[in-house]
Amino acid sequence: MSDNGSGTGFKDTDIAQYARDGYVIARGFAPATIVTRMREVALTHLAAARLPVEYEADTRYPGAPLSIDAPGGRTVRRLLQAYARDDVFRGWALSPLLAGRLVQLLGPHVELSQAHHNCIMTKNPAYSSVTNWHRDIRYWSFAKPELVSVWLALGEEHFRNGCLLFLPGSHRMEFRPGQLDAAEFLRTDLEENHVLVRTQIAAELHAGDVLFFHCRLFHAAGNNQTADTKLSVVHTYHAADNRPLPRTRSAALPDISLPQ
Ligand SMILES: O=C(O)CCC(=O)C(=O)O
Repeated sequence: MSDNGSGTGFKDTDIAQYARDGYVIARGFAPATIVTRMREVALTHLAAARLPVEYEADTRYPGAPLSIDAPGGRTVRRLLQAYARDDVFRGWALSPLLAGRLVQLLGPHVELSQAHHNCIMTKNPAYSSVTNWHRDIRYWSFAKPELVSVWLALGEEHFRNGCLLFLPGSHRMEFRPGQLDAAEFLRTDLEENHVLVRTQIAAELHAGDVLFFHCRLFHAAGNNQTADTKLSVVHTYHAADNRPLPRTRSAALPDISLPQ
């Protein structure tokens, strides 16, 4: 994995890794002051369950409370609309530091989607669920399936607190419709999928590490088996000429141009 911090751009080997594996990690990329401020804001908004949020119960994922009124039903899974929540998230999402890296992956004109991710992912120790293998593009509608999600760790992320797991290279693979279930999760009852899942890697991160991953990359995550809430900030970007399709959820909010 890459160990390419904030001082320089991605190296050619990082860009090659992104093309080959569908992800690359910039270690220690986000300044500590920003990470600290984001944690403060996120924890305040989480304690107040400041809307808009998605609850664990809304996900209907394995292990989630069965309804909003069940024990743990109002556990927040995502603080939505991060961009609109606070200057610290706006500043990060449009930062020249980040823009420089995204230009390397997407081309000279990059836009932030407010419609997808754009949230603080929270993983609560008591009531978190399991996210099965999926590609984010399944519910996104763009001219081309070429988007990059940027995942900033606000604390430690490892297997026991439910870090992201990837199937490297799966963004380049074609899948038969029969390999996926109705919600486009990878079916767990097929040997050919088991073979693939055995190639998984855990994207373990420290606070300030930033993970860039492709919207066609299969990923999953376990629940949080530790005593501490896991917090990550996630935004999604696309080339300015890769338009969201009209009248879809992807076009529901204005995209925002990154500084050049
Ligand atoms: O943190 C997790 O559980 C996974 C989140 C995820 O895969 C997603 O939102 O697409």
